[in-house]
Amino acid sequence: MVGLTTAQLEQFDEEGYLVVAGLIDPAAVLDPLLREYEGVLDRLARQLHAAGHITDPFSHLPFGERFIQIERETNETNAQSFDFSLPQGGVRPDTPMWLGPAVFRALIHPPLLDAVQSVIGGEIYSNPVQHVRIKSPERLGARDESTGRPKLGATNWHQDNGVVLPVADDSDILTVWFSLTDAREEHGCLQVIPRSHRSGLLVHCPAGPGGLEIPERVAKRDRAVPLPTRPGDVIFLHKRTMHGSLPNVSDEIRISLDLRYNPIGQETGRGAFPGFIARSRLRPDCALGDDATWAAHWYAARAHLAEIRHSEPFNRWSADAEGCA
Ligand SMILES: O=C(O)CCC(=O)C(=O)O
Ligand SMILES: [Fe+2]
Repeated sequence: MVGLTTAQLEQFDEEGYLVVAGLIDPAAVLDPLLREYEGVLDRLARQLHAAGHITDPFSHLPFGERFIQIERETNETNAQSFDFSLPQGGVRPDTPMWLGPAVFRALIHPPLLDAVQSVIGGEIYSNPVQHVRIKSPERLGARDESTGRPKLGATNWHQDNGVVLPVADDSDILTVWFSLTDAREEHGCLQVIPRSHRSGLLVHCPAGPGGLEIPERVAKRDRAVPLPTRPGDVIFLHKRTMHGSLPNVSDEIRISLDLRYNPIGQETGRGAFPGFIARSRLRPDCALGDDATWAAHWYAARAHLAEIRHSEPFNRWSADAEGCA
């Protein structure tokens, strides 16, 4: 086990975030992921074309350009078809998800878990609050018809603690973010407010469709630090570090994965979704090594949530909260 150095751990504790360059081997972890997403996009394109929703399946285009063309023609981000999680409400028995082997391998990639172990210890649970985010260039991507705003633009300022249920307030949830493409400022990279993790849980207000935001009067953003990444680099965030992402003003898509881990036995904050034991130093045999079982847990959760018509939001904030008026 390599893990983080003392200096890296100190920086994480002091600043509330850490960037580790080249932690992931792109050829071993990221290329297989991209191949899987190419397959997802190809199937989606064929379905949409057969249904008359797009004029061409755009099979000749490379992934990024094909994704953008399809987003433009459908005016949909098509995010759910790629995601390895479920929406917060309105789950149907056939809500699309992609739970391929390369996604699972990324979740249990040993160098990643070694770094996670340095922060939260050797009993590691993969928290189900996780996403792939394929963010198209703003000038080309889908827009909300009523507001004219990009459907997947900049991510509002928030703390990840603010987007889970209060039962997880004492859980040591560590956020792990990495890009599969270059994520420079112009692509809409992540940005953080250093040391903001010391301020406790801040008020979040409803903002945009299904979104939340820490309002400017609650916390200033003038010390924001953008965190550009290249494929292989990994960003670690404390659960109370204020962060968001910039708009994608480039001509290229930005693909990123955000994962979370907490010590085994702690609340995940989204109990309706399945997590799994990613590593246990005490009971190594308990770690899940099989992507089919992982996927089956998600399909079972989807069937259950569709059956009970789950619609309870996974957050605690309302527009009448103090500070939101
Ligand atoms: O990738 C983004 O735009 C935002 C990601 C985020 O908020 C997170 O990973 O917690
Ligand atoms: Fe976040």
